[in-house]
Amino acid sequence: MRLSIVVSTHAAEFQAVALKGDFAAGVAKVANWGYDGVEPAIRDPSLVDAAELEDLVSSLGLVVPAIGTGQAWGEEGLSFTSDDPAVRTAAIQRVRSHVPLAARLDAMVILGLIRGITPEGQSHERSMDFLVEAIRECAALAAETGVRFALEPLNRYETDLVHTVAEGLDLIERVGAENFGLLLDTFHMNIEEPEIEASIRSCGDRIFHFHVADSNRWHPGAGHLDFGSILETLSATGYEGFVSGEFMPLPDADTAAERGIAHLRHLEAKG
Ligand code: LER
Ligand code: MN
Repeated sequence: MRLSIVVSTHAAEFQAVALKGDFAAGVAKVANWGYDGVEPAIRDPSLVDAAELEDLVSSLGLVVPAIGTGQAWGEEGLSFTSDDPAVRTAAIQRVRSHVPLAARLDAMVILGLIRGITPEGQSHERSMDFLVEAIRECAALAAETGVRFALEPLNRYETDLVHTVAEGLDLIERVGAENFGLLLDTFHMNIEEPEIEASIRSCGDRIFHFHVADSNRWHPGAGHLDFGSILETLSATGYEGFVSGEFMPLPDADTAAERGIAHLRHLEAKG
């Protein structure tokens, strides 16, 4: 099992990122703890020196499986489903601007909260139409680069759009692009899925990426999720991607990151 962890390239509001602030120092620690990869959360790729990022991760023997984009919503309000066409265009443009970096790192681009929330006065149906259009546009523009997009079903307290794997699979049907799949996150699944393992099975080869946090959004092992069963089910789908830690910096960032990997490696060793 290849493990990575989310590290923000810049200071950020989003709480479930254990490591943020000094990116280089964070990434060095990640390598030291034995993670195989790092998942950078990047608000705006124009603020990142791609060559420097690539050198840093490769010098530490790390891989970048995916790039998070949600801070563009959290900090700037960019959204695929805004009722303002200028905001929708800016959101699509921002996601497109991740593609060269993603291609360079052989990483996928995550579509988390950049899809936004249905604004007051707009129907859910209209938001879904905007969402389908935006994803189709991004997927088509990136098709020849080989870059893939992973949309993350999020729980009902964060958005009204796409909470479950079933809704994610419907969206995949509507978008109809080979380079579009899902990112499953155990924290959200624990809230929204009737049965986590059954939902993982139903998603099969459309699982492009996987986030882990325990039921309380602490590191794996700190809550009541059965990661032995969850990860065994994931592996039985043929998933060969990364399992990426995205959890709260509690009791503190370093302890969370170390305990998270220790718990998952322990389960792996038990088989
Ligand atoms: C991002 O990966 C995530 O899981 C969300 O909770 C962001 O709001
Ligand atoms: Mn997540």
